[in-house]
Amino acid sequence: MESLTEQIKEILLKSKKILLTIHINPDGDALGSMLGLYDALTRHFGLDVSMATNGLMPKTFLYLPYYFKIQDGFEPQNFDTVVLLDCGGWTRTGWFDSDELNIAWPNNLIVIDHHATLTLTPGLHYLGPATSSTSEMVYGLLKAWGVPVNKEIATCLLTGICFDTGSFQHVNTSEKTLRIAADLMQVGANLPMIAQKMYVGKSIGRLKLWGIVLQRMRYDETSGITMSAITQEDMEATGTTKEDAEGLVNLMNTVPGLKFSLLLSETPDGDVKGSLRTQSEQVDVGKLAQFMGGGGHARAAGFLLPVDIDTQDKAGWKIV
Ligand SMILES: [Mn+2]
Repeated sequence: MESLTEQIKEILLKSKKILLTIHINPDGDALGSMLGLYDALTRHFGLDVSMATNGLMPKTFLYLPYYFKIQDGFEPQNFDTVVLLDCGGWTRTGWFDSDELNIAWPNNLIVIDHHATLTLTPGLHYLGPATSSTSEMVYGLLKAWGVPVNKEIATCLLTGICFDTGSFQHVNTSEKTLRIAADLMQVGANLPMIAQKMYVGKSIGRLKLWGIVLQRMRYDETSGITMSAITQEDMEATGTTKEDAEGLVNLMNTVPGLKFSLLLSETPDGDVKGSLRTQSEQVDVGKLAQFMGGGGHARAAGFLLPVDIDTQDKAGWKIV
């Protein structure tokens, strides 16, 4: 039997026009894995490739090569092959409401993901639940295909790995992850620059938003959970966007002995988005998020609920 990595390569090489796409409101790993793969497919294999994302493109990652080649929409009939990266199915991309499309498109679908989310999306699934990031998986694919990793690819993939491991601090950082990061630095990826872009440069508005949310945080000693909430009003008052809340739930998750953290964010439509994080080996927040109709992996996951947040409640704030 031919290996999965070879099958994927064969499909890509036979494709006339390829679309790469990632989860809605992309993060560093989604962007890094897509842009790194884009470089390899276009420059090394000479393939015809387009990229598309849905939702807000974080400005943090403006330094990534090919950032401006990413489009905010696409014409399905133009593509015979689609690669979904850093998400397990169609609904997470934000392009379609259902994981199973009721149309005969595309001819080939390849899913490359490190999340352990169950999905009904058909296609060839290349999954790595024990891998730090989709970027680390793309590195593995390029090695298997014999594609030389250049400086551009290295910058993209190290960004993704750095983002998903919290700069090599989270439990998903393996020996292999560090070896790969070393390889990427050897061919020119600039780790201090990537870390600087990702973690420094916080605006006054952003710091004030974090102040509001941290002040509002509750800690339940019996259950070992920290919880807080962000409203649209908070973001208006501080002149920030949801991008400025990136990383906040990770900070809430730094209390020693904590089971997990939950940050609820009010969306522009008035719904509530929940972000879950844990550092505990005993807790799988991915399962918790799936129970709430969402998804993710054991350490980081999320969900969306059609409910309201009431911050005027006498006890502090509550979900209504
Ligand atoms: Mn990821």
